[in-house]
Amino acid sequence: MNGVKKGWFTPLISGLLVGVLIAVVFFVNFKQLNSANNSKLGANESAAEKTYVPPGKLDTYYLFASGGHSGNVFVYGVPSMRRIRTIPVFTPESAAGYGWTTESKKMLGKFTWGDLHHVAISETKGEYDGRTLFATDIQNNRAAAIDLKTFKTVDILGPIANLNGPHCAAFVTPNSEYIFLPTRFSAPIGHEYADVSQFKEKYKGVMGAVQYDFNKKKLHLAWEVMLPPWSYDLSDAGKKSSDGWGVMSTYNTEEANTTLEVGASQNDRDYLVIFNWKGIEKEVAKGSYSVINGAKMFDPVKTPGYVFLVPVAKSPHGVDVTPDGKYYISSGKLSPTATIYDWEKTFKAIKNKDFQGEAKGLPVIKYESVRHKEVEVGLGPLHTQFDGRGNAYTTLFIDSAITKFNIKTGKVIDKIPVQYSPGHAAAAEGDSVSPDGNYLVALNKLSKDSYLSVGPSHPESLQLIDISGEKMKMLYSAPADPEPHYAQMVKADKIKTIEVYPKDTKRPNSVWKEKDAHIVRHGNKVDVYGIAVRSHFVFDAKSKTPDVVHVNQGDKVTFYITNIDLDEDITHGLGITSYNENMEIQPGETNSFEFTADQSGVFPLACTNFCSALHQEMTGYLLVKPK
Ligand SMILES: [Cu+2]
Repeated sequence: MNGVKKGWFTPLISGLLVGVLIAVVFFVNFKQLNSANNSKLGANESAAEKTYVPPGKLDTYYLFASGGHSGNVFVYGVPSMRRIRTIPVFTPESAAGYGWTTESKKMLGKFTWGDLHHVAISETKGEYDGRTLFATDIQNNRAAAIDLKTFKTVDILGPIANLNGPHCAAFVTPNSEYIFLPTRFSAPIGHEYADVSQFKEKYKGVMGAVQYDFNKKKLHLAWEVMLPPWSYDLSDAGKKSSDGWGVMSTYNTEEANTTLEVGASQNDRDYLVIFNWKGIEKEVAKGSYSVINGAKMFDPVKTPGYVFLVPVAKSPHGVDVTPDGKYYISSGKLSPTATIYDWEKTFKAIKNKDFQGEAKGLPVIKYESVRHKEVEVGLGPLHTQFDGRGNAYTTLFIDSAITKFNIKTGKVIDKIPVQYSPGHAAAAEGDSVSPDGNYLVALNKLSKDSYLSVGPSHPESLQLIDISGEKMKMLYSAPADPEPHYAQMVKADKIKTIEVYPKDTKRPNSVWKEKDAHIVRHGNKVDVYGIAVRSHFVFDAKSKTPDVVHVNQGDKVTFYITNIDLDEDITHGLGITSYNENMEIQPGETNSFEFTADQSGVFPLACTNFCSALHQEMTGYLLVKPK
C-alpha cells in the first residue's frame, strides 16, 4: 500500500510543481510582454517611489515633447510624467482660442495643421537657458518660437522660401545664434517645374539658417545653403571645441526619385554633412551668395572650404554631438553599429585634405581618418543621448530597446527593452554641455497592449528610465497623443514664467477700468473695447446694458477684450454662439477677434474659461439687426 501511495503521491507532487513552474514561467512572460515598466521583477515599489510626486509638490523637470502631426507641443512634468499643458503652435486649439484670435490667425496664415517634429530650447554657453522653445513644421516649411515666460507661441516664420520639409530642425547653436533647418525633401529651387526624370540635375536639397531676435520676439531667415539632391535628416551643432561647426545626416545619396523604400537603400554608405557655419556666416557677410526667392543662398561648391562629407552606414537618422563637443555619433538605420567620430580628427583631415574623392563637388573625408570607435549597439539605431558621465544611450527602433555604451571605449554597458519602437529619446538636459544623468525618456512609436484599448489604433508612449546607476531601470510608462517625435527635458527652476501679464496702460486697444469700456462705430465698422472681470463683461460702460453689443447685419466687428483680473490663474474667455468665435484672455492680457456679422438675430456670448462661482452668469448678447 505504501508503495502504491508513494507511487501515486510522487507524480502528483511533481505535477503540482511543474504546474506551479509553468504558471510562474507564463506569469513572468506575461508580465514582461505586457509591462515593460519593470525590467526586473520586484522593482515596482522603488519605481513608484521614484516617480510619485505627492499633491502640493512639483516635478523637477519640464519635458517639452513635439506633438508631430497634431502640430502642437505637449508639456509633461518629470518624474511624474503628468501632462500639464498643450501649447498650440501650428494647429488651432479651441481651449486657448488659438486660431481664432487676430494675432494667432495671422501667425497661422492659410494653414490649419502642421507636422511639428523637433523642439529645441534656447541655449546660452551650451546650456538650456529656459527663455524660448523653438519648433519646426516639416509639412509647411515653418519655424516657430514659443516664449517660455507665458508658454505661448509668439512668432511663426514661413513658409520659408526654398525649404521642403525641415525635418531635423530645430537644433540651436550654443548661444542660440542660429536654428538650423535642413530639409528632408529635394525639389527644384524656386518651385520651378521639372519632372522627376530631371532629379539629378534640377532637384536640390537646402539647409536654412534661421535667427531669433529675443527682444522683438521675431524669427527671420538669415541665409540658406544649397546642397545635393539628397534627403537631410537630423543635425546637431558642435559644442565647446567644435563650436562653430554643425553636422547633419543625409540619406538617398543614390538620388532615387521614386520608390525610395528600395531606391534609397542601394549604397553601402551614405554621408554626414559637416559644415562650418561661422565660416559660411562670414562668406555671406562678404557677399558670397545669390538671392533666390528673397533668400541669400550660399553654394558650397562655388565657395569651397566650408562643407564636407563623411561616410556613414547606410540610411542614417540621428547624429549627435557629445556634451564635451569632442565626438559626434551616428549610425545607419539598417546597420547594427553606431560610429563614434572624432571632431579633432575631422578638423585635421580637412586641414590635410585627407579626402577619398568627392560627391556632387563636395569633398568626402576618409572614414578611417575620422572614426573613433564602432559600437555594436543593436538593430535599428536611431538617436543618441548622453548622461554627462561619458556614456551614450542609443534608441534601437527594430530591437525596441535602448543601448548604453561608453563613448571613450565604445564598450556596451547595458541594454533595456522599451514598448515599442523608440524613435528618439530625451535625457535630462541631454542636448546641453552638461546633461544631468538621472532620467531618460524613450519616445516610442508603438505601445501595443500597454494601456486600455481605445480601438484599432493604440496610443504612443513615453517611458521614463532611471539612468543614474550602472544599469538602466524602467520607472514609468505614460500614453501619449501622436506623435511624440522629439523632446527636450529642462530643469524646472530654469523656467521663469510670469504670474500675470503686466498692466500696460499703453498697450494698444487695452482698457483697464470698467468705466472706460466703449464701442467705436465708423460706418459699418464696429470696434468694441471691453473688459472681462470676475464675473461679467463690460463692452459699453455708458450703456444701460453694458454687456450687450448692438450691430447691424453686415458690420465688420472687432472685440478687443482686456482681462483686468490681475490674479494668477484667473483666466477668462469669450465665445459667441453660432459665430465660431472664441478667445482666451489670460490675467492682464488683451486679445481680439474680428468677424463680419453676416447672420442677423440674437447671439448669446459667454465666458469660455471657468473663472469663478458665477462663471455661468458671465454672459451677454450680440444683437445683429437685420438689413
Ligand atoms: Cu470668466
